[in-house]
Amino acid sequence: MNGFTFPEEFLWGASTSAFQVEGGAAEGGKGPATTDRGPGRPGISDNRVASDFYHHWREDIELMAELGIDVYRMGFSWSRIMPDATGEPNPEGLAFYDAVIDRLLEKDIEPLVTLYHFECPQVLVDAFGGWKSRRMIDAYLRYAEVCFRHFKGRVKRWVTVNEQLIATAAPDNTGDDERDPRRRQKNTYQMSYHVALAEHRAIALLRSIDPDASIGPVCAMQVVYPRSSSSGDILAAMNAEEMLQNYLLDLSVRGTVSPYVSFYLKREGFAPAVEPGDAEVLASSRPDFLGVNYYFSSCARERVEPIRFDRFPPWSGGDFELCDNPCASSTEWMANGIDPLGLRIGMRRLYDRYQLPMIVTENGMALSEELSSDGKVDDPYRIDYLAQHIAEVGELVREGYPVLGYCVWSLMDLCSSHQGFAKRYGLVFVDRTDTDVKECRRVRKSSFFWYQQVIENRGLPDRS
Ligand code: BGP
Repeated sequence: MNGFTFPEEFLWGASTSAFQVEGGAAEGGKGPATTDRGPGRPGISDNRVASDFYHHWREDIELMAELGIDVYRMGFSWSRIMPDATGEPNPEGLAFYDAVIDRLLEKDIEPLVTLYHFECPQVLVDAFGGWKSRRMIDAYLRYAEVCFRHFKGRVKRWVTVNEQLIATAAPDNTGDDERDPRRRQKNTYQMSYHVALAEHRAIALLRSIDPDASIGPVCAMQVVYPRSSSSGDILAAMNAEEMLQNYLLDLSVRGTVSPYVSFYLKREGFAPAVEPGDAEVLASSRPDFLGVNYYFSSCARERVEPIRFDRFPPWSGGDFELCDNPCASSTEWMANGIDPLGLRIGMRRLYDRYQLPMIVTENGMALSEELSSDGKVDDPYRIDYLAQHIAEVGELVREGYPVLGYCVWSLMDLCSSHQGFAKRYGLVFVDRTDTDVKECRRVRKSSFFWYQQVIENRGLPDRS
């Protein structure tokens, strides 16, 4: 696919999320959030400073402009905009995002804003349990309303929720302290149900406030292959895709779930509590697009042992068993194996099921990296990974699938969910370690200059 020229309107972008880059945890009137992690929480990264975007945003936007991106997929921090439970916005929080958004627009970069990226205001968890309670739906809508009104005309594309699968299953994100594995699992399904209700109401709200803007969810795209051609393994792979992806997207897009999902949830005692009128809310709106996050594919085989709900991640239990894929090549941080063609397979399946335009909101390669003795970072492995995946996006476009754009994860090194700065994805190196934040100096990696060329040429260099 080298040599293919992407259409003029194709959006080239780069991604981050608020809690992973911003820092400034105790500044600007921000309230506490579940994702605020100080030292001393084993296995979880300290993100109080993160990439210090809070203080480096001017320089970072200069870098984005130099890179030539059309779109910056970013997040708002709910707890920076609404620090307490009063539902009143924090003027300093809004002013921070005003400055960022206005500067992006001056530079001709479109902000694609995620409202909810794993970060749950701690006050709402303390007050009523966060997403476990229906009260969270109103709190989310109030936050969404503040954002839609305040940024009307400036933010033209919104994301409701990033990766519901992880947003509602990881206790680090939800703040759920339930220890009993079955009850925790039940909570997870109840939370996703509430998230889906909140998403549909937010879509309807945006239509009434700013009909010119568009909105959609971002999924953690699942491409699950059967371990063998046995029918048991094939059914297991189907079940895995149903439970890890389609269940959530069906709620977000169609407002219903498949008969199999409904059966499974009842069988296991996980069916969420439903109230009169919910079905109407779920059926009342449809997103404008789907955001697709993709890093690697997975593999499943027929389950032989009974399901265990005490394993992490909680959703890995079901009528399937996740296993290694002998055909995929793995690296230290990409344990499931790198599979560029999986991106095309998964997006074709998504289109067949939902018929919505799609945008790749996250795709990238993690490594442990350091500055070389001459102060550079040469990352040919990342260039290779990105080139192979962009080639598959090009194939989808050639085949006629509506792919709006592609965003690299991540613009700059940021605080990985569990591995902090030991695991880096950025096109720009951030000079800090997990134990020494230094000055977070920015250094362009070779992938930065490579991606700049891809954007300029609207495609991959022709290597033939
Ligand atoms: C996605 C999240 C991102 C980011 C990415 C990489 O699931 O949307 O926020 O964290 O995965 O994952 P990790 O940080 O665990 O390496």
